[in-house]
Amino acid sequence: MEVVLATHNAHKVEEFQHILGEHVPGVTVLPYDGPEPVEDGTSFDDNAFIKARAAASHTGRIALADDSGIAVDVMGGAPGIFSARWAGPGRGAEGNLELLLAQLSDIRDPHRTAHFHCTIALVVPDAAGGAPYEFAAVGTWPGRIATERAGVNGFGYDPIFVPDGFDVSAAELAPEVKNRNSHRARAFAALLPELERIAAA
Ligand code: ITT
Repeated sequence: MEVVLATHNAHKVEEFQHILGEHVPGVTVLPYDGPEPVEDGTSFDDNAFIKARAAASHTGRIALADDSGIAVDVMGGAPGIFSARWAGPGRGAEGNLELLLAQLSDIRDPHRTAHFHCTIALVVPDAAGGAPYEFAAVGTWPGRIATERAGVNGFGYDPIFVPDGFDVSAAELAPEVKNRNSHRARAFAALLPELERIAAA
């Protein structure tokens, strides 16, 4: 079975391939290089479906898309869906980390709690031209924001996120450990039965 993955984030592609390869033998993940839709939804689910629907309708193939981010409790869930561009366009992951650490500089534990969120949207086009089949899988990964960055693995906010049950940042975890525990892995666990059902149909 071939699925198109609607993302321009190379780190997500790597994590998808790693997690999918372990659980769904015979699935090939194809990159999507068609037109990029405007991500103007108001939730992770909205944005994941905007990306997956665009890839499914452009390619006619089964499409997956991930919309993810970090939510800090004391900030009312921000940066949330704005995680990728929290510090503004062009500031990149480094700028985002710096801004978040600065915004939390007066906040002490136990008030630095946060979680990663991941919604994976699955869109299966209907061969007869009817409405596509759609499914959303969600995973969260609770933890806290460290006071300084540590580690070089992973991407995005990993260097400042210490997952519950660990005393190191997500960027200090081996990729296999992150990919067994993360919000993305947890969303995958919810998606897996659907993928297996579709692959067997
Ligand atoms: P696509 O929309 O092309 O998939 P994107 O990176 O813009 O790529 P999102 O809009 O879903 O994707 O934003 C996700 C951001 O949330 C990402 O850029 C990171 O800053 C953060 N993020 C998501 N998952 C993460 C993870 O596993 N580790 C660290 N940061 C993560």
